[in-house]
Amino acid sequence: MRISSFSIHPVAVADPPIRSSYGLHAPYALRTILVLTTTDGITGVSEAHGGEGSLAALEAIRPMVEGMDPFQLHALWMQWGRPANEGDRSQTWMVPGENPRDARTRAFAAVEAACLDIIGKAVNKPVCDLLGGRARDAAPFSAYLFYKHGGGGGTGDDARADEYGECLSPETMVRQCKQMVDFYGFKEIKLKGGVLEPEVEIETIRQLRAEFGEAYPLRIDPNCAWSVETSVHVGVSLKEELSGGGYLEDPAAGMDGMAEVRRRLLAVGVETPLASNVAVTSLDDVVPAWRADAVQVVLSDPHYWGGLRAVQKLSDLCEALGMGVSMHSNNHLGVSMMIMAHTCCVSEPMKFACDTHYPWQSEQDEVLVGGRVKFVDGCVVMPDKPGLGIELDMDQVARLEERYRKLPFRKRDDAAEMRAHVDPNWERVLPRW
Ligand code: GKR
Ligand code: MG
Repeated sequence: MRISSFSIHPVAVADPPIRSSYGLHAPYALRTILVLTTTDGITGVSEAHGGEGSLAALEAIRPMVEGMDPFQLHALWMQWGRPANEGDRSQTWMVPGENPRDARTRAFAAVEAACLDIIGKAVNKPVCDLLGGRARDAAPFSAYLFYKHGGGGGTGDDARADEYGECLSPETMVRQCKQMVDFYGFKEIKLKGGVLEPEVEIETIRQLRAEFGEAYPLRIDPNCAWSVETSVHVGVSLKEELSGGGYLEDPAAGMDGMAEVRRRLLAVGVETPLASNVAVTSLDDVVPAWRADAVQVVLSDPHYWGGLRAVQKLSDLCEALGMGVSMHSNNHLGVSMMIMAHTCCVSEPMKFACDTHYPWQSEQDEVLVGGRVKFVDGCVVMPDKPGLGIELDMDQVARLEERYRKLPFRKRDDAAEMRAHVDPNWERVLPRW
């Protein structure tokens, strides 16, 4: 069996005006759908970050994948080469999916998922059962809350209903969370912070705790918007609320900043773990982060960490070092949802509910036959179908591709969106508080 066709579909997906310390989300998020077909007529699908950077990396790997045996993933990795280990691989300044230093890893990850989908279909087994079998039958996800402006994403005739309304206060955030928890059944909660004054974000977490109680672990992630002092202040203020399975994610920039926050928190008896998907983005970062005690929970991602098997490796490494492991998310469609769910189910040490932006996308944008992936009690249940357990609706892919072609932008630029829609003078300043 050989791969006989490699087809890339850049797509645009409606996205509400949600905020983070990077700025504001555009009305459309960019993603890429990859379809590989074999000489036996088996199709494997995958999803990657979007825009021109991802497309260029996929075009570059294409000659190595065409004609390849989909079982020979190690050979592809060795031929494609490890990414360069120099330069800033962090996500301090660049959002995930826009740092060119991991573009090769992301392209490999996309191909790996499609090959596993093919192999699963060839041997009639779900992907999770190819990778050691299920450590759990269902992948738990968390309610991923965002401060947001009014609007549901998309533009003009293509605008979406604003399901969650404007959320720029603790009270409206509690309402957003109730809606999400009621609908999806999530059992853990993540607040994207770094948007409003730290005191307002502290109050938001307090109100979430008051509403949902200790049974719902809480995390807050300001994407490095805070100084070491502010991070320590928030950590101390939220000592109780972030305990019991919660964490403080990327409060301050850089490995040194995180290590200093940790030292100062421990010195005043606050043991809340620090998590990261900004300072720690590749296997090379894990041991240094552990040595410095800068990070206690690493956020994996089957896309930029290099695939499902790379996340298994990361999970095992974290377990050996006594670190926790969780999962990061960007905007994504159902293909990625299933890649993430299979990854979680084959990574035994992943004890935290994974992040997902999925609630922020709508039925109208799903590319799967049968519509959106369903959640049961906040979890995605492993399908018994072969491969990833999904089928692409190619008419829908074509519609989303057509929409991509008409968009005036080819990369994610949250700062530009912020200047265009919220504050013409906005710049990303770290630390902001
Ligand atoms: O979508 O704005 C966003 C998030 O801030 C995303 O880009 C982050 O990478 O969700 C991510 C995170 O956990 O840092
Ligand atoms: Mg994060």
